[in-house]
Amino acid sequence: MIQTESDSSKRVAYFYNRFIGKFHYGKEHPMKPKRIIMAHNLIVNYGLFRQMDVYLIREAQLQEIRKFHDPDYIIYLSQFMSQNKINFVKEYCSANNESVIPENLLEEFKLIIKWSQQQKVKTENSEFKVGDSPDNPTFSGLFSYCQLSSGASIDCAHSILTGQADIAINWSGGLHHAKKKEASGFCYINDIVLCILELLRVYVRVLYVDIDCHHGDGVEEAFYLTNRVMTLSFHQYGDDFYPGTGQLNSVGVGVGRYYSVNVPMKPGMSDEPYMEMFKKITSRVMQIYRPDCIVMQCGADSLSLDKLGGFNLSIKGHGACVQYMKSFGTPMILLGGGGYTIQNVSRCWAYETGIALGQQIDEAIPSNDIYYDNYSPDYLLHFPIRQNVENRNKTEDLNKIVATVYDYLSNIEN
Ligand code: V1P
Ligand code: CA
Ligand code: ZN
Repeated sequence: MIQTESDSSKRVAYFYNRFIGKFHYGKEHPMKPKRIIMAHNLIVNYGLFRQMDVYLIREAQLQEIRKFHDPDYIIYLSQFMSQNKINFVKEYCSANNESVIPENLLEEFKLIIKWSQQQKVKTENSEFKVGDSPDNPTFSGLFSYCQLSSGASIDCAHSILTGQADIAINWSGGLHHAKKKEASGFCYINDIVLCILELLRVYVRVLYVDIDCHHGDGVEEAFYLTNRVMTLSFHQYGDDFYPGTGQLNSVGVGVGRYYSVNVPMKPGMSDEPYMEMFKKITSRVMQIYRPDCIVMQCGADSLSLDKLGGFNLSIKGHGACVQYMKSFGTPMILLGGGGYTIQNVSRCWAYETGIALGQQIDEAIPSNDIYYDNYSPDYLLHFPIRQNVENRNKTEDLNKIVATVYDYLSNIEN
C-alpha cells in the first residue's frame, strides 16, 4: 500500500451494515445489494478499515424520512417492513409495556403501530404503484433496506457537521431517482436528499456532484427551486437512455435558476475526455459557488463493461473524479449508486475508499477475500476496459457543452 499524499490525515467515517447486502430485488434484476458486501470485504482485506472510523448503519426513523417524502407514500412503503419487526412492536405495545422499548425508539414504534393500522385503508386504494414495474419490485424487508440506506446517508451528514470526519462514506446510498412520492429506477427513498437536507440545517451552500451514468433526476427535482444546493450531473443522454431528463438547458427555476447543471453525453466516453469535461466544469463550479460541503454520488455504472451504462471509464478515471473533488479540501460525503457489473463496482469503491484515505491500494486482490473467485481471471484491482469502442462524442460538441455551462454559471452572482 502506497501513501499518496502528505495530507493522509483526513479523518474518514465509513458506514456499513452487512444486512444491506442481504436484500434481494429478484433474480433477473440488475441491482444487486450483494456488491456492498463485496466492496466491504475488499475494504477489510486491503486493511483500509483500520484507518477509518467504522460505524454500524442504523435504520432511519420514519420522522426523518418524512423530512422529504410524502407521509402517505411512507405508510404505503412501510407495509414492506419485515414482518418480524412489526410483530415485535405489536407485541410490546399491545401488552402496554412501553417501558421495555428503548426510549429513543418509543415514538417510532408508536408510529409504526398507528401507521400499520391505517395501512390497510391506505393501500387498498393506493395511488402508489411500487411493485407494478420491473424496475421497482417489492421484496422482503424492502422498507428496512430503505431505512438502512438512508440512515447511513443522514449519519454521514452528522459526522461531517459535528466535525468528527472530513470525509464520510456510504456505499449503500446514492439512490438518486427516488421522488417525494414515487419510486423509480431501482430507488424508493432518496437518501441523498435526506442527507443534503440535514446538511442545510447548518451549511448555507451544498454542492451535489453525480458521476453515475444516469441523470440524478430525483435530487435535481428536490432542489430545482433553490440556490442553496447546486446539483451537477454527468450522464449518458439520448436514444431513450433512462430516465430521459438532464438536458443541457435544464438549469433550475426561480431563485434556483442556474443552480442545476447538466452535462449530457453520448455513449463511449473514455477517461481522458471525461476527465477534461469533469475538471473544466467542477473547477468553475467550485470557484463560483464556493460550497460548504460536497455530496458526491459515485455510481459505478459509468465504468466500462457495465451492464446498463454505455460509458467506457476505467476505475482510475472514475477515481480521478473523486480525487479531484477531494483536492479542494471541502468536507465531502461519498455515496454509492448504480453499478451492474458487480465485481467492478466493488473494485471501484474499494479503490475510492483508498483515495479518501490517501492510500493507493495494491494491484493484487487480497487472496483471503471470500469473493476472490469473482475477480478471475486476473485477480487484479484494475480490469481492462473495452477496446475499439467509439467515443460518440465529438470534441467540438463537448467544448460547446462546456461553453454553455460556463455561460449559465456566469449568471450567478459572486
Ligand atoms: O428503462 C427503464 C424503464 C423501462 N422504461 C419504460 C423505463 N428502466 C431502467 C432503469 C435504470 C435505473 C438506473 C438506476 C441508477 O441510476 C441508480 C441506482 O443506476 C432499466 C434498465 C436499463 N437497461 O436501463 N431497468 C432495467 N434495465 C431492468 C432490467 C431487468 C429487470 C428490471 C429492470
Ligand atoms: Ca449522473
Ligand atoms: Zn445509474
